[in-house]
Amino acid sequence: MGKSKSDKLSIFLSLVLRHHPEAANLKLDEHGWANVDKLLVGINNTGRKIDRTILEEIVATDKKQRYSFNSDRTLIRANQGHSISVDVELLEQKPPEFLYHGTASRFMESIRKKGLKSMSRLYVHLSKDIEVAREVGKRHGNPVVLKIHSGKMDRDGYKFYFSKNGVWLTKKVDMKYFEEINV
Ligand code: HQG
Repeated sequence: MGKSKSDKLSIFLSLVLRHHPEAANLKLDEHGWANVDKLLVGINNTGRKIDRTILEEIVATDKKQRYSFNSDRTLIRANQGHSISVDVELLEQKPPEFLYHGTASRFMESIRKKGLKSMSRLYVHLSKDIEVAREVGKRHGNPVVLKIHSGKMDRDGYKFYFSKNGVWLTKKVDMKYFEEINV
């Protein structure tokens, strides 16, 4: 099935709000917020058609709830997933005993040597569900799921954050805190 117009707009929105605001001639503030009116003008100027109603619809129906408006809906930001350095005021939270990370087999040689790194993003992304991790891994190829000993990491002083849309985040995961599991 091809991607719908709204899927394509949503992908562009996440590119703009997480990685390349300049693609819509925008700047994000230090907390990752973009001005909604400027965002709409910026996106329309790329030849894509969007208005406030369409944007509200994308935000409301996004399956992963990737975006939030501020209280008066003049600003919008991505809840997580950034590569640019913004502080989205993530909530530090005690993790469950185990979390999961989905990756691809082709990355495993490097991951076994160096541990899990955030690569181009600000954090390593983890989930509480094995199935979600498997789906994330699939995006990169033959999926591999790593079981993360997040409780042990917490007791060893590593910080964990929980995004507004339910993604667990941490800066890095050393080799001794994960194991490959069969799924
Ligand atoms: C891997 C999606 C080599 C890492 C998802 C991953 C997620 C290493 C890839 C969110 C490595 C980075 C993030 C090392 C880690 N050597 N490879 N030392 N350490 N890697 O896309 O976690 O749809 O930046 O395993 O749902 O795949 O965008 O991260 O495979 O929550 O909202 O390097 O993106 O959400 O890939 O995905 P990514 P990710 P959205």
